[in-house]
Amino acid sequence: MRIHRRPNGIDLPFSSEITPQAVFEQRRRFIKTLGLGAIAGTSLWEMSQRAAHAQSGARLAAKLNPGYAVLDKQTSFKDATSYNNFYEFGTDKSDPAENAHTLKTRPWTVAIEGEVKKPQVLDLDALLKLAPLEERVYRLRCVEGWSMVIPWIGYSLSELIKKVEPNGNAKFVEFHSLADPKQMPGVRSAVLDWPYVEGLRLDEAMHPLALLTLGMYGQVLPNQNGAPVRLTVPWKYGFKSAKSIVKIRFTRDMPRTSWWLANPREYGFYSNVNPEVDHPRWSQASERRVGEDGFFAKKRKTLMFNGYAEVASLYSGMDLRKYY
Ligand SMILES: Nc1nc2c(c(=O)[nH]1)N[C@H]1C(S)=C(S)[C@@H](COP(=O)(O)O)O[C@H]1N2
Ligand SMILES: [Mo]
Repeated sequence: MRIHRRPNGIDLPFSSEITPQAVFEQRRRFIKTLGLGAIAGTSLWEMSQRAAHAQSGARLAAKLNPGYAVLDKQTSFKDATSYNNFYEFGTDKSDPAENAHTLKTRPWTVAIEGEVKKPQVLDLDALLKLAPLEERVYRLRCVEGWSMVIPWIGYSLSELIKKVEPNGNAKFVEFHSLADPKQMPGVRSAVLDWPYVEGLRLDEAMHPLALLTLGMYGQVLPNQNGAPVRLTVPWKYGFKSAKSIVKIRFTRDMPRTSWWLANPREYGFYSNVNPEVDHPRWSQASERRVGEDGFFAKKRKTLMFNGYAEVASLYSGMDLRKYY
């Protein structure tokens, strides 16, 4: 392991080579080492913010499900947590990592409403206990042309759907993210119609690949990745995977999703990853894997359904150019 020699004499390994657990423990040691000496230069508020951060790195145990694990090299924890889209915290890739510490993830509830026989409000502990947590290594492909490979933790969204029993009218599922301007500075600007709303057809939502996600890299979700609960729909462009979900609503009609409202020609409801259907302003045939962005790094070919060919039967008979 290579070691950074820091000017203060504290050695830190290169972040791309260490596990999030190591990061977490190292951070605790670091805060301890600083001890009282830090108070002169650091406000108590800053110190308590750091402590809160350390807590947000709490471990989350889950068994790897090898049936849902791609073999691609995993994106480093550092890259996956410092290059994000989460417009509630700003539109730059670095904004979520900088700003999302103000998100309060406990207590947290998810309201389940609409066309279901058993509407209910689930808190975080109920969600954590609803089904056994699994680790699944998924590719996530952003519509902007980059992708990551992340060891997520959660269980199939279908587990939750079965529990609330959709009625005969339920054809779609809507996901609402939190939109609190006190915790989320980006919500004060009108880049999108808040709250962030995403949606799936009910049969898509029932597909076992659709993951209700509560953690990644062996720990609870970092705030910038959508804590405390998000969706990961790996065969669709990343924006379909709503973060920090507070409401799940079952509907008769196709949801009016935030990106579709912003630009229906560019961001269709389906948004399945498809190298043959270009975005109106750029090709979708290839992608850059985050972390492989050196001068010699080759772009990768984007795969149909992001490589998750098993979902194809959901769309049989559909013209995927029309239903983009
Ligand atoms: N609420 C909310 N969810 C969101 C977004 C957002 O801006 N707000 N961005 C989406 C986009 S464009 C992508 S690519 C993924 C990024 O997830 P990651 O930061 O965990 O890689 O989150 C999606 N979920
Ligand atoms: Mo994205």
